[in-house]
Amino acid sequence: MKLVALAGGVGAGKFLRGLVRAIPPSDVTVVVNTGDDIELHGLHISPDIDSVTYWLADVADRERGWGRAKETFTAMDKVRELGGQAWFGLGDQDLATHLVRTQWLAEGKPLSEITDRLRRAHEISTPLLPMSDDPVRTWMLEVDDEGMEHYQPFQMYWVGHGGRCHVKEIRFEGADDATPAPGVVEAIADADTILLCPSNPVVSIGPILSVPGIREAIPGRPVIGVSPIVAGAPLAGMADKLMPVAGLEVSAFGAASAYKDLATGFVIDERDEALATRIEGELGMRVAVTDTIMSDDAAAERVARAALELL
Ligand code: FO1
Repeated sequence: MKLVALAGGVGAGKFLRGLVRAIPPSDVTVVVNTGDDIELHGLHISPDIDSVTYWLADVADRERGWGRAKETFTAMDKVRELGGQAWFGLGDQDLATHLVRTQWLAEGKPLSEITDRLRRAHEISTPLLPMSDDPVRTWMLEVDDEGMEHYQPFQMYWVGHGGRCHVKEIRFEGADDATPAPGVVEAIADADTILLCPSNPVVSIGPILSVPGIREAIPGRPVIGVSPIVAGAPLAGMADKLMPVAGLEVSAFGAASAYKDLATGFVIDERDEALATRIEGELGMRVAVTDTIMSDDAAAERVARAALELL
């Protein structure tokens, strides 16, 4: 069975570790969001690609969620001392990833080829693809305490401002002109099933589906989503703040409704069991109910198996 998984950062990383215990790792191709990418210190940082890479390579920091385990921040401490931009924490080992990615981009290599090189360097057998080689950037229209509106890049909203500002609108700049990275549409066409990882439906899966050609390639086969919302709150991140901006209620039902007319099945947490009939009745999806808290790889495997059992 061939699978394609659409992925954001931490939630996707945890889920994919479980998925590759449930099926052969090379049977799944992961298509990753790049809307969160940012250029800082002259470096190209792709947080979601790096999160998925580090989780699959089992070098992710499980407590922090992002970045690498056993990380040090000596360079960042020095940047701070020197008066540079230290609001976005780049670990010393993580910096190596950004240095080589930036160098290869400067040499004209596409992000997809670089992502594949980094995947192989981490000895991951699951193909990883950025959603596009073209720049797509998520911008947030923030409203500050004085009622002034400012566009901010996603990472400035989330890390720089701690996700505190009210968001009025979200844009995926460049998406309309972007094309799917080589292999994305082909992998979807070859896949028996598409999985939507438990990632933020608005700013993680949303940008992937906004690249022309990706959503259009999907219909005609089962599409199984996994809720990133448990008991009305996200397991990680800012989905509770951003789902209402997209007109979605902050619940497993809201997460499922983000994939209305796309997903055929949805996995929800046992704490949300009462929402199953609503998802089935109003959205026409088959629902699986399980404990979706992925505290370790075995728990993540249970969630992945629940998704696969919906097939
Ligand atoms: N998240 C934070 O909350 N603070 C950080 O300083 C931070 C740095 C960072 C560096 C590299 C990286 O790959 C991810 C990083 N993240 C950080 C996570 C990131 O902001 C988001 O969680 C993802 O973009 C959302 O998927």
